Amino acid sequence: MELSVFHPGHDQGSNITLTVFDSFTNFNRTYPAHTAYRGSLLGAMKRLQDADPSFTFNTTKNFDYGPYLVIVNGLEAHDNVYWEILVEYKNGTIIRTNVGIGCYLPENNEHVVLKFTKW
Ligand code: B12
Repeated sequence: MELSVFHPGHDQGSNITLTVFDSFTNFNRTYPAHTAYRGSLLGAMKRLQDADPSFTFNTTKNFDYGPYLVIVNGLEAHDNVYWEILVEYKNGTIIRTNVGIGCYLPENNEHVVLKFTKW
């Protein structure tokens, strides 16, 4: 079997920027972060948390959809306030990911926004 077909050597992770945005105060802070090769946003966030004490987060476990993001940098979801996961493209388009942080696999150079907002 030709292994290179399946693993062509592009085994670098994605370099992403991660913005934490509190829509109630407009405070935002942006961090560089890195996924494993085809790795999840969750992994990039864990790696960032381990390297930079100014970024912290907590999740709860959901067996259907994986980790649910509850707290980022001390701001905790409550009532109808939650952490929304967005991706902003270079042309300014902003999309809402259709999966959670454990399933979302960021592309290289992607800008991911964690937005503290209402539903
Ligand atoms: C309502 C809802 C929400 C509400 C839940 C709050 C609430 N108290 O009602 C809000 C708006 C907060 C929400 C957020 C998100 N959601 Co939502 N949500 C739903 C929806 C429409 C219904 C869930 C429900 O009430 N089920 C009935 C109750 C009785 O069952 P339950 O197990 O208790 O439901 C809980 C879980 O579903 C959980 N939940 C809801 N969304 C998500 C997402 C993730 C990743 C996790 C782990 C848990 C979770 O909250 C529910 C209430 O406690 C479903 C689609 C559907 N029709 O099922 C999508 C759905 C579950 N959500 C989805 C997604 C993607 C998200 C977000 C990641 C979107 C985003 N980009 O920000 C975020 C979560 C971000 C985070 N913080 O981790 C996807 C999950 C797919 C996947 N494989 O990951 C679904 C299936 C919709 C879709 N796109 O197809 N969601």
